[in-house]
Amino acid sequence: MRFSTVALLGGLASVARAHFQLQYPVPRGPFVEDNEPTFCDGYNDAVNNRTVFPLSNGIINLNSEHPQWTAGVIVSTKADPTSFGDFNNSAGTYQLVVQYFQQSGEGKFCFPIDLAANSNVTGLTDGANVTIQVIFNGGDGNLYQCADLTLSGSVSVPANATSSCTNTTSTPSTSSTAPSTSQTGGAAKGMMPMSGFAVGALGLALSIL
Ligand SMILES: *[C@@H]1O[C@H](CO)[C@@H](O)[C@H](O)[C@H]1NC(C)=O
Ligand SMILES: *[C@@H]1O[C@H](CO)[C@@H](O)[C@H](O)[C@H]1NC(C)=O
Ligand SMILES: *[C@@H]1O[C@H](CO)[C@@H](O)[C@H](O)[C@H]1NC(C)=O
Ligand SMILES: *[C@@H]1O[C@H](CO)[C@@H](O)[C@H](O)[C@H]1NC(C)=O
Ligand SMILES: *[C@@H]1O[C@H](CO)[C@@H](O)[C@H](O)[C@H]1NC(C)=O
Ligand SMILES: *[C@@H]1O[C@H](CO)[C@@H](O)[C@H](O)[C@H]1NC(C)=O
Ligand SMILES: [Cu+2]
Repeated sequence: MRFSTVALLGGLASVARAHFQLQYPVPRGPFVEDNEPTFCDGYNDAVNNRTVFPLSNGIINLNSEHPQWTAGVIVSTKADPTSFGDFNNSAGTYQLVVQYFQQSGEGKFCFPIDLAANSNVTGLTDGANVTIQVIFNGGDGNLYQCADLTLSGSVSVPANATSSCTNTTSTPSTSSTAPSTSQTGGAAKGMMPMSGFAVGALGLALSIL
């Protein structure tokens, strides 16, 4: 009994350590697992070597280390967004450019992002410097990675950025309820719907104890 409890808790710990890594566009800096529950994976300032990214018909490629997850994408048009509030509109809500969607499976997944289609976000134009922040939840709290971009109407996604990914099955453009994410990026707050999975597993472990 004691052994199986330890084994189960060990399994939970490894689930808690698994996260996600943005593949394309390139994030602000190398993935830092412990910082991913915080704003932009702990990279608080925009970088100068921005990815020149398609204004229309872009793709995001991420590697999921969780079997069940939810993701969405917000955008900031500030030159150097340094806080979650910098991704908000004047009404004080996130500028959501890829609606939250659910997906099963680990590995590399691609989904579309059409920034030009968001007529409700001003400043998404050819030549603009913007930052996208991917919000991901695989059951252990909200995780964040950012990429600094220069938008272009004349580039397309490079073939090697999507050569090894699976398309997501759900359509990101469908409307869904946004989670209430923590302004300070605390891991425990603002869990997305998938978090029930982890809560259930934790409840099971505690009941065995
Ligand atoms: C965009 O960012 C680059 C690199 O940080 C900078 O050199 C350029 O002047 C910026 N362009 C605009 C339009 O702000
Ligand atoms: C920018 O440079 C940093 C440091 O060399 C690197 O880690 C990052 O991948 C580069 N970003 C892009 C978009 O090339
Ligand atoms: C930004 O938007 C988020 C989510 O929509 C909200 O929780 C937060 O309070 C907003 N922050 C500011 C500074 O407006
Ligand atoms: C902006 O418009 C897009 C596309 O119609 C929509 O998906 C998104 O939810 C809207 N964002 C806000 C903040 O209303
Ligand atoms: C894709 O090709 C570009 C050059 O065209 C290169 O900078 C980049 O590192 C490549 N990405 C991968 C994932 O191989
Ligand atoms: C994945 O989706 C893109 C459009 O977003 C499409 O062009 C491509 O054919 C799809 N690939 C597969 C294998 O379905
Ligand atoms: Cu994780």
